Amino acid sequence: MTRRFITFEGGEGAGKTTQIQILAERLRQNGTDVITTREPGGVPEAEKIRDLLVQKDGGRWDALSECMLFFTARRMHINTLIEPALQEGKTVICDRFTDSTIAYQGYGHNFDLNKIQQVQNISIGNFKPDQTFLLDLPVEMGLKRSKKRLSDQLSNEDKFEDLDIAFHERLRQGFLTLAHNERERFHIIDAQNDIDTIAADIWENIK
Ligand code: T5A
Repeated sequence: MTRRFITFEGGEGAGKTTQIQILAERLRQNGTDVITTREPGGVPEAEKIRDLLVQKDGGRWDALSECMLFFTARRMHINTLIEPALQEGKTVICDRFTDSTIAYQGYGHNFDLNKIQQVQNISIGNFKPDQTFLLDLPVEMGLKRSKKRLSDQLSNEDKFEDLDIAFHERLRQGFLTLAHNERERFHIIDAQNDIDTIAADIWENIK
């Protein structure tokens, strides 16, 4: 059976959540057993760590501690949800994964990429997605969408949205670098388009 672990990546407000819902529905209509999940989080222990990481009052972490918290949550997520679901033949679609840590903590916050790799090796080995969709769009457009979503949902998960434009530009370039380095796994999707056009683009690239 083909293993199918699909991830969605991108900056703030790129439209990942929206597209994951559409893709999951389409796959289900085609008879595929699909689960959707997200990072940081996805299982109760990791959701507790999510609160520490993404809420403004979640705490002030030094770069290495923050990186280890993301990978601690990821390890729990893989062991208790992702890997068992894949073993049962399910397709798993995840909103963000390791590429987000490399892009946000590495390229965005300038935390040493080699240290991220070391933490990754210890915590999850070489566990990787089979396919990754990078929703790419200009920073200002994404932030505008993200702010609208946060205010619509009265969410306080705005710690990363508040960072300056230069941070978000580094983040975007970081994601693009990762995508260019692993062309087999990544599909870069133009996320400036309307929702239906993006969904069609993703569907065309589903293996
Ligand atoms: N983080 C995460 C790290 O720093 N390191 C890590 O390792 C990981 C895993 C939480 C934060 O944690 C950081 C990154 C984040 O800052 P998150 O919950 O995925 O990660 O947060 P966001 O990316 O901020 O989630 P958003 O919900 O804002 O973005 P989405 O999911 O990409 O976008 P979505 O689908 O919710 O859409 C946002 C708004 O735009 C509209 C939607 O209706 C919604 O209102 N929209 C569109 N509007 C016009 N045209 C389109 N094509 C649209 N698509 C969606």
